[in-house]
Parts: sequence; C-alpha cells; structure tokens
Amino acid sequence: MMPSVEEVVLRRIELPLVAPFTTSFGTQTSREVLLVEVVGSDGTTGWGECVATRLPFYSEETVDGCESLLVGTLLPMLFAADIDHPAGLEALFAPIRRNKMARAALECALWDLYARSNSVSLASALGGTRDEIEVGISIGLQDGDEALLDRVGAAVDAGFRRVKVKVRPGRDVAMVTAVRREFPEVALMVDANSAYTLADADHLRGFDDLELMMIEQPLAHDDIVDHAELARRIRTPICLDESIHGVDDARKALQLGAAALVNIKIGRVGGLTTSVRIHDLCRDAGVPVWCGGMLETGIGRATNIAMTSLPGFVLPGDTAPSANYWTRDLITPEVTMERGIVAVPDGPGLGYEVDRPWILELATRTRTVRADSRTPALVD
Ligand code: SMG
Ligand code: MG
Repeated sequence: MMPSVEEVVLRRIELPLVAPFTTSFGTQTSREVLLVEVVGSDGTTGWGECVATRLPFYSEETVDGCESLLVGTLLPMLFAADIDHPAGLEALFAPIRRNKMARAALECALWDLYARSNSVSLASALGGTRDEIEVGISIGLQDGDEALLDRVGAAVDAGFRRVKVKVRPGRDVAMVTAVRREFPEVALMVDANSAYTLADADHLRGFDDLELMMIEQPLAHDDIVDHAELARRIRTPICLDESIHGVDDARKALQLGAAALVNIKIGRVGGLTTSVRIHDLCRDAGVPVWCGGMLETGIGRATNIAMTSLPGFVLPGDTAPSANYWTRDLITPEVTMERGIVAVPDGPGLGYEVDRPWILELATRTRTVRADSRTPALVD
C-alpha cells in the first residue's frame, strides 16, 4: 500500500556539468532540472527527477512544459483519483498523449514514496535481483580525435565496462576506426541521436568491421520502419533509443526487426512501471536491454540504478558515477564506482539520502500543490 499524497512540491534548479556534453543535436553545459517531491499522509516523502531538457532537441518535451503539465493536469488528476500503488499511475495517465517525461517524474516519486513507506528498497520493490550493476560511459563529441582518444583512454583506465562514443556525419567511421585501433579490446558502441537517413546506409556499413556492440538510434527519432531496412543492410546491431516510447513501440520494433537491443530510459517511456514491462517483453524475446542516461542528478541516477538491478539489464548502462557530471551531487553518498561496478543500495526507497538543504539552496523556483487545493477543470 502507498500512503495517500497530501502535497507535491516542484522545485527547479540549475546545475553546471563538470564538462560540456556534445551530441549530434547540440552542446549542454548545464542541466535545468525539475524535481518532484511527493509528501505522503504518513509523513514519508518520495523524490523523482524530470529528465526533460530546456530545449526540445532530444525529444519534444521541455522542462517548462513538464512543469506546466504537472501543475495544470497531472497533479489534479492524481489528487482526484484514489491510487494506492504507484503502478496505478500508468492507467490513470493512459488518456494523456505522450508527455512521458512529465508523467515519469511524478511516477518515480510515487515509487520512491511507496518503497520508503514500506521500508523496502526501490530495487526490490521493482523485482530487482542484483546487488551490483555494471556501468559504461557516454563520451560526447570532442574537438578532435586526440581529445577523444584521451577521453576513451581515461575511461578504460577507470574500468568502465563499455565505452559509448557519440557520432555525427563527418565525425564517424574514420574517428571510431582510430578509437578501435588504439583500444582493440574495449567494449565499444556508438550513438548517432538520429543524425542519419537510409541514404547513408553504405557509409554506415563502414562501422561493420569495428566490432561495435551496437549503433544507437542512427535514423529518425520517430522511425522504426527505416531502421528495420537499415538492419538488413548493415551488420552492426541496431539499438533503439528515441523511437521507443512505450511497450507497443518496443513490441513493433522487435516484430519488424528494427532493434536487436533496446535502450530503456524511464523518462522516455513514462515511468518505472512501463520500463519494467518493456524489460519483461524484451527478456521474453531474448533481446538484451540496458539503462540509458539523461545526465541525471543523483535522484534520477538512483532511480536508474534501482531499475538496472532487474535481471534483463544484461548490458552496462549509461549510469556513470556522480563525479562524472557534478562537483556536488544532490544525494549522499554520491554514486561511486569500483572498476565499472556500482553497488545497488539496500536502504529504503532510492537508498541514498537526498541532500535537502543543498536542494533548497539551489532552488530557483518552488511550487507546492496541495491535495485539497481547488482542482482545475480537466475537461475542455
Ligand atoms: O547520462 O551519461 C549520460 C548521458 C548518456 O548519451 C547519453 N544520453 O541519446 O542516449 C542519449 C543521450 C541523450 C542525452 S541528451 C540530454
Ligand atoms: Mg541515445
């Protein structure tokens, strides 16, 4: 059982990244984060992080949009309903189209509330079976090959279990060939963030001799048909990220042969309940999954770690330690790694302490919505 939610506090913070992160669609030097704290009737609180970006370049969602939707629509729906388990949110929000990151931020907070209030870890509440997980690193586009080789070398020295390199037209096959030549043994993959089209198939075949674990999302963010065609034309396995927003997308992608692997991001699919269902679907189909990253603070990172403890997460995720991103994280202890291994905490909920004083200091805006506040009309 989950305590009823008495109020929800939305806080906005901005946190600079320790190093800029560049993908085929742009460079981020900081993250604007929306944090959701749900306060239960038993005094327990749960935390969730919204992974939307400031600008709608990774997906159509934005931090401002998510905040607006939560205040105007999702929280009134939550307060009008009688939800006694976080899994109930999936059905409650089913009439809403997309807006998965806004939904997930609230759903993750409810899962944390549920787990804390029942004195179990989020990992075990979700059905997790591992007490440690393997992690990889995602390295953004660098100014030149030398800088990239230095970054990959540092990652290998630190013991990361696999290295992902961002690519885009003009910075791809030759660059990754240089990485492979210097690091013949490293578990290596690339992520294009939708920078190519099917017309690039011959060029992308240039990756085939580099023994990559996979190429992530080479084609359009909303496509699965062209990816299936590309899969017939290249040997490097294709992993879908941006194209998968729910269980049906995953089912159809597997059915078409568009994905040999699936990157599960809790925010992109609308929450933990759906994530677990995609995990189950892929596991039954023998398709490996791994946990993606959205440059999360410790709150989202802790949620990712709990989910990765499920048995189908057989490949290392983008769940690098806190120090990779932040000079001071929002949780204590921060996430640390020992030779590519992160321990799954067994304390209640997220299993880390949320550094509330630090969050209050950082907060640039705080909005509190109480369950007994007047509910705006939900029907036009
Ligand atoms: O969290 O270390 C991380 C970043 C992982 O590469 C990463 N994420 O397409 O998978 C992806 C990108 C999206 C980041 S845009 C905010
Ligand atoms: Mg990706």
